[in-house]
Amino acid sequence: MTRAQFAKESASTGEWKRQGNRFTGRISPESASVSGAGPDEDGLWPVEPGRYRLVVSLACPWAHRSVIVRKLLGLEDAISLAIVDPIRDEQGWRFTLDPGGQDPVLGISYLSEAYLGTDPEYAGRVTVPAIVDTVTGLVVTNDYPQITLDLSTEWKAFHKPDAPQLIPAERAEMDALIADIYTDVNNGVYRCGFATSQEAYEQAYDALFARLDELEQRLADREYLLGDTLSEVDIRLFTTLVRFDAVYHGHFKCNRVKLTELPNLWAYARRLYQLPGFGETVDFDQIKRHYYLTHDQINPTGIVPKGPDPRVWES
Ligand SMILES: N[C@@H](CCC(=O)N[C@@H](CS)C(=O)NCC(=O)O)C(=O)O
Repeated sequence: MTRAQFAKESASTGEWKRQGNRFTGRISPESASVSGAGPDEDGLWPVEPGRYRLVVSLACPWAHRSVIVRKLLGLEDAISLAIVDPIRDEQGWRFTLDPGGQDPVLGISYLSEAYLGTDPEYAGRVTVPAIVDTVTGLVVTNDYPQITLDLSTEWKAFHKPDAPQLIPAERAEMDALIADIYTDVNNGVYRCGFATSQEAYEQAYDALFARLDELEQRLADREYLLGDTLSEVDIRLFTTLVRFDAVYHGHFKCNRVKLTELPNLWAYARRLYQLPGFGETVDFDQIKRHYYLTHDQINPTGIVPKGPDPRVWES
C-alpha cells in the first residue's frame, strides 16, 4: 500500500508534482473553422455561443475560478455550466446531481466518458474544469489557467456591457504575481497536503506562509492585488483563500495561522466574497465534503469537520 494520495504524481523525495494538462485546445475568434466544425489546423475551435459546456465541481478551486470569471463577464448564456457531484467514486467525477445521473446536455454519467471518448489511451486523472464540445462530445480543454484567460480575451463579443477588464493592458506585474501565487499558494497548499516526506511538507509549508506574509504586506495599502482594480490574479488568490480555514488549515496541515489571523488578507478575502460573483459561487458544504471524503489516504475515517462557522464571511 502506498502512503501517497496520488502515487503517480509523488516524487521519490516525497514531493507532490501535479500532472500536466492533457487537453489544450482553445476556442478563439481567430479560428478558421466554420460554425459547427471542429478545430482548425492550429487547434483553434470557433467561438459559438451555446455550443460549449463548462464542467466544474463547486468544490474545486481551479474550477471555481472559471465559474467566477464566467459570471463576472456575463457569459452564462454563451457557455453552459455542468456541475458534478463533489464526491468522486472509483470512476471519478459523476453527474449524480442531475436527474437520472446524467448530464442533460452531454448525455454522459461520468466525465471520464468524455475524456476517454477524446483520447482512449488517456491514463491520467480526469479533472475539472473541462470544456466539452456539445456537438462532438470531445474535450476541448482541461487547461485551467488558459480557460479563464480565454473567457476574458476570446469571448469579448459576448461579454455583458459593463463587464470588468480582468486582464490589464500591461500584464507583466500580474503574470509574475500569478506565477508566485500558483507555486506557493494555489498549488502550495496541495504540495503541503499531498507531501509524503516531512521535508517536502515543511518546504511547501514554509514557502506558503512566506508568500502569504508577503501578500499580507502588499495588501496593507491597496484594495486589490494590483491596486484599485479587480483582476484575474485576485480571482486566483480568492479561490484558495476561501477554502483555507475550512479545508487547507486542517486537512492539508497548512496550520501556522488561519486566514482569519492575517488581518489584511482576511479583510481582502471578505471584501471579494461580498462582491457579485464571489460569495454566491462558494459552496462550503460541497467544498468540505469533497476534500474530507475524497482523499482517503489523508483522512481515512471520512469524518467531515463541523467548523468553521461560515457566517464569519458575511461580517
Ligand atoms: N487539471 C489540473 C488541475 C485541476 C484539478 O486538479 N482538479 C481536481 C479537483 S480540484 C480534479 O479534478 N481532480 C480529479 C482527481 O484528482 O482525480 C490537474 O490535472 O491537476
